[in-house]
Amino acid sequence: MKIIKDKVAKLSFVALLMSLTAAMFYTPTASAHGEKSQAAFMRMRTIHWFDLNWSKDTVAVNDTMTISGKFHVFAGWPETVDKPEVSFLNIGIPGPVFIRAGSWIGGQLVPRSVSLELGETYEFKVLLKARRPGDWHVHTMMNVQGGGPIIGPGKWVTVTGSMGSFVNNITTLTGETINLETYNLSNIYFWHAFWYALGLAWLAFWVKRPLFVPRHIAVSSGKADTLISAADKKVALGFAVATIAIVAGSMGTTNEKFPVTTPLQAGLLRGMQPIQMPESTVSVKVDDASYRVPGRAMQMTLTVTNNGDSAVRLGEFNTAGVRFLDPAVLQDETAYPDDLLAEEGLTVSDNSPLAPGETRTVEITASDAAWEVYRLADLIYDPDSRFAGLLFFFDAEGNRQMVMIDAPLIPSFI
Ligand SMILES: [Cu+2]
Repeated sequence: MKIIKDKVAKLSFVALLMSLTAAMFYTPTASAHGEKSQAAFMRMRTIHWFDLNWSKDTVAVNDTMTISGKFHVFAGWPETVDKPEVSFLNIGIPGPVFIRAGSWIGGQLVPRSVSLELGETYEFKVLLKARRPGDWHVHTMMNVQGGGPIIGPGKWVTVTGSMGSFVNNITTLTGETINLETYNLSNIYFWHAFWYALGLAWLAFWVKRPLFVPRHIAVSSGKADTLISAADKKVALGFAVATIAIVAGSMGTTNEKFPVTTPLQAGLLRGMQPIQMPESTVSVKVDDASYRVPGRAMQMTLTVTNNGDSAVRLGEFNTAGVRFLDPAVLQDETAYPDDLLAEEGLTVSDNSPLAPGETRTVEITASDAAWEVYRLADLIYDPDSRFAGLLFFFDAEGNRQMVMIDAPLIPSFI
């Protein structure tokens, strides 16, 4: 009976161990990378990305694609997030599946951080070269010092081919062409292994001596000196001399082999050129805005005045990269990501052309599952439940005007 009990106990232990090990190695494929967990106010009240274009849906390893568009730096930037004085235009991807071959803001190359002005709109372009095959969610992103990475809309891009064929050739300032992907790789492996081995040898030398308890007894009884022999001191000195000699020697040969080196360039670029958006002749006042939780819809009462000389209609409301369109005014022709596009998500109580000089109060509903799917509705649980977004008005010729809105959002649970 006892034997059986023991066996059962052993088996259960093995089973437990196996499940623990399995749990440790279980890594489900990440289908996203945190864009939905970023606080809604961060996505709605900082950088507004629009007119985005991912040049390709499928790209082969070594081929390039571009992501271009515009972003508006919201003037009512939240107090809790540092201002975008040191910002870096980036791309949100799961690791180095692409390399960034270049990025531009307002036509200027921006390999470094830039200073952005609140309330301005900038044009950008990022050139990517595909490196690792797979389906990747490719986001625009702005890294803001003190604010973290601010993620923009993402689109799935498929990279085909094999990573083994990826090359990243560059020509150095001394005229040599090298492949950064494999450059000096054996040297890197060698030095990592070498220092690791040296460290292990050092540890092994000391580990064979009496360990913790005998050492503790020796130290506490005042006999610490007896623990280290004259031979130990010689070996330790040997290690020290050898380490210094190897560092000095290898540094000497490296300097000889590469006489010209320049440090990695860092620093802040100021004076980015914003684009001049056409002066908006439509003025909008948000009288009231509420979010209806059961209907996954946001309702706004807007008083719109047309001070221009052509009649306009509201075509789009864009917040956190989610685009709500009134299909009667605007259809998307840019292959914008489906999950961020509510093609019929915008309803306006009266969207007949607003004549020049006319003022009208309209009820607007922006409804789509994206409110919940993208966790934008979480905004209503913030201590400062405010939203911000872009409204796009169009005249009969298709001329567009952008109006920024910003107001408190009051939730309704019924
Ligand atoms: Cu993503």
